[in-house]
Amino acid sequence: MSKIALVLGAGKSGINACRLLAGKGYGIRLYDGNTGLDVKALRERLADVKDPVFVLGSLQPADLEGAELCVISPGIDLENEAVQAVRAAGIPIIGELELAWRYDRGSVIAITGTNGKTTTTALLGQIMEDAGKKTLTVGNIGIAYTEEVDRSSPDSVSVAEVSSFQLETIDGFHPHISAILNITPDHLNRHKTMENYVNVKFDVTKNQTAEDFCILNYEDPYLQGADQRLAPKVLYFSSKRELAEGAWLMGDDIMLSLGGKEELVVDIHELNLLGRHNYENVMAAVLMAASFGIPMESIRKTLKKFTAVEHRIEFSGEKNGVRYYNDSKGTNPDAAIQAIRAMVRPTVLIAGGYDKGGSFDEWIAACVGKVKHLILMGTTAKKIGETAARYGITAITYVNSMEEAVATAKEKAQSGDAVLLSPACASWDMFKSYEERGRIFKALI
Ligand code: UMA
Repeated sequence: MSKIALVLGAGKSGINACRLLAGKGYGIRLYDGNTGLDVKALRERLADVKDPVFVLGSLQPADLEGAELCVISPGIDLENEAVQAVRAAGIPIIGELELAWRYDRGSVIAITGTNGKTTTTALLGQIMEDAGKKTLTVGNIGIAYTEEVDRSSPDSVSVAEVSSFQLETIDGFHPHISAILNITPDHLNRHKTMENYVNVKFDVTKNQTAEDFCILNYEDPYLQGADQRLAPKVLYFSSKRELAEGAWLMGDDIMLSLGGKEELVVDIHELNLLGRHNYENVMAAVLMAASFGIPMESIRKTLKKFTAVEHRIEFSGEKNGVRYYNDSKGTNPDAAIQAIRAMVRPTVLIAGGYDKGGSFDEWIAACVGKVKHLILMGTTAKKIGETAARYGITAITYVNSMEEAVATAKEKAQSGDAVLLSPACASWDMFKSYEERGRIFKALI
């Protein structure tokens, strides 16, 4: 009888974990809480897996019997009933990230932080590829690590975007280089306290040693000073001050000092990325690439050609003098603050979505004077509307769909204005993902 793995969650992570595990000789049981899932479609997605067993709805004791390992998808809360049952049965639980890492034969770089992860991961992945490295760009960016890891080899490098959800269930996960870009409140409905959230972000370094590197933002109060207590060699970046070692922004120049050698990396006008937060992402990517030994000439070439990722303050077209921007990836207030700050025109803002808990005050304060009309949808619409009213923003329209939102935006915006979709909330109440939300927005434009 083959060993059995129980996989929780039948999304991208779960499906690819099943396929990886089956390839390693495991029999597969796949659980998902959604009883509405189409088993035939699941079976097709697991066509190369021998006799998978599907469990939808709730886990029964018989489903746990004989399972040696449980792999959990990041979207599943550890307090979930199924997870509790697995735990009570004494079956070891690891996350999909941990599973993939166990089979990675190459070098691993892990990027976390509240915002900027996707841009930094995409940029670093591109730097690695352009430098001729065999590169796996994976993780929260949208490509399950378990889908790609079988391509790894001793000379490959995996550039992984890792979320707090994924870090909750690591054990041995050990990146050679890690980065924490920034930490601001997010996902507090799941992590409960800011302290828990900060700690789980720091877990990216927990297996690192003095042979490894950790890249941190010097200007982040949670990260400054962490070099004193972390095992890996810490390199900082700063958008506000010159550093003895690390990367910093001085006027329009991104500077680097490593091993006593100071050099100009790039003038920000040579980049296609806008805004201070993006210069921070660039500095983090440069530090990671340089620590990995990529020559500066090669890094510089990629920096000059790299363009913004989809859904992140993405210019999506101009109609009747109105410029449209898709920032569907603005899934929390801090990301949405960056987007609103990047707007240079009077802005019609489309916002609202799934409620993760947390306050909208700081974001709404950043909207004052910039947002001429606010269009709200989703679970958080009312809460945002109330916050906005407290800050004197009263031009608000409540809508029930993206179609209505875009039609209203078109009506409210005049030539010279911008329309920005930057919800400050996750998409899960109305859409499958922020990608779907952003694509629907763009299609409507
Ligand atoms: N499910 C349950 N019970 C639950 C919750 C979910 O059974 O309590 C099931 C759902 O019915 C569904 C499946 O689990 O069938 C979905 O699993 P999942 O939510 O883990 O989603 P995946 O498709 O596996 O995508 C995950 C990440 N999603 C989340 O962390 C929520 C993706 O990040 C990631 O790109 C992908 O793995 C590949 O690594 C998305 C995300 O929103 C982009 N991340 C959050 C963020 O960036 O803020 C953390």
